[in-house]
Amino acid sequence: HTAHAQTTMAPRTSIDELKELLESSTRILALCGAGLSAASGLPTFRGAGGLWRNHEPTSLATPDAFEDDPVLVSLFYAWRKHMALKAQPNAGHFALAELAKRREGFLCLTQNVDGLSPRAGHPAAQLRHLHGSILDVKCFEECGYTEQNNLSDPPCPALAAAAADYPPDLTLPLLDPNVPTPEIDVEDLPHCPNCKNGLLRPGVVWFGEALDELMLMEVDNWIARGKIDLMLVIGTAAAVYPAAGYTRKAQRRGAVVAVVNPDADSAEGLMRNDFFLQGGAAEILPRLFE
Ligand code: BV8
Ligand code: ZN
Repeated sequence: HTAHAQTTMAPRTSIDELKELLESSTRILALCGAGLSAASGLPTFRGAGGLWRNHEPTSLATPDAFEDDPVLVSLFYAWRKHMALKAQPNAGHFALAELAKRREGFLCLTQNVDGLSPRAGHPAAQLRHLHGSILDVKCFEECGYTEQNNLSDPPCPALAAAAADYPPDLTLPLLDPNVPTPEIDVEDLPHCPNCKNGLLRPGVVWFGEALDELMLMEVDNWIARGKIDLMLVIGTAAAVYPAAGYTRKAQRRGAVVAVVNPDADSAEGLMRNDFFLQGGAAEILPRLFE
């Protein structure tokens, strides 16, 4: 009977109570998703308008999609990289960066590839990009060539030429599905300077691709090191694995879970002792850490 009561009881909603728990927490883990960057104007994957040129992002974020149509996938990432470079970190990014500076027992795992957390000053030692970064590029033929923090935008002359025909706010003719995709020849896409024949691709983890082994081991070692007091689940539908699996792993180490999300559905499965703070990360997180 209590088990039933346990699951049906609503989770706690008091920010002040969560602040108290945060103050007394030593080890804190966070899993962040696209919702953290929503206030910076970056579209989420599954939210309204999650489509790009009538394509599901998840159908473009795969090696097969790149193999089949490298121009379309390159345009998709060129647009997202442009948006990410144009966006500013929001109060949620800064609040998490501030928490990391103050609490060395805080580790932040982000599924986001937009590079906004580093730009908010989040210490690199306490931030893991589970799905890579849109600012990194690497050779599609896996010759080993990689580039970090490539800020070129648009990433190649062919795209720059295509962008030149459009007003600056459209920047790249990628936003408006009614604007025809520019005619770009695969030959004109950025190629690997190392092996000379591979196409360059974004340094992100696509669906069906493995996450970085070393990083996964590091995170598992951090989790295994002892009790986790608090697991913050911020702006994520927690539908993508293995990233979404970290909440269970933290719970097994004793963590209280606190979900920050405007969508009530994301509180599903939370226990009575957990927290659900309904709202935007940019509004809620600063109040948590002030
Ligand atoms: C792997 C990088 C194995 C690219 C991303 C069944 C079939 C096929 C595959 C699978 C399957 N089951 C499991 C899999 C594996 C698959 C997977 O999990 N699929 C899902 C869809 C079921 N996983 C993989 O393929 C992973 N690899 O398993 O490899 C393997 C092992 C060994 C060897 C070889 C292979 C790789 C997954 C990584 C994919 N790459 N990103 C890119 O970004 O372009 S994932 C991508 O999705 C992004 O990283 C993004 O973060 C994520 C989307 O999730 P969210 O971040 O949660 O975003 P979403 O839009 O969904 O939700 C936004 C949330 O924010 C919402 O809840 C909303 O309410 C909330 N929100 C909105 N506004 C706000 C807000 N919150 C706060 N404040 C606001 N203002
Ligand atoms: Zn190469």
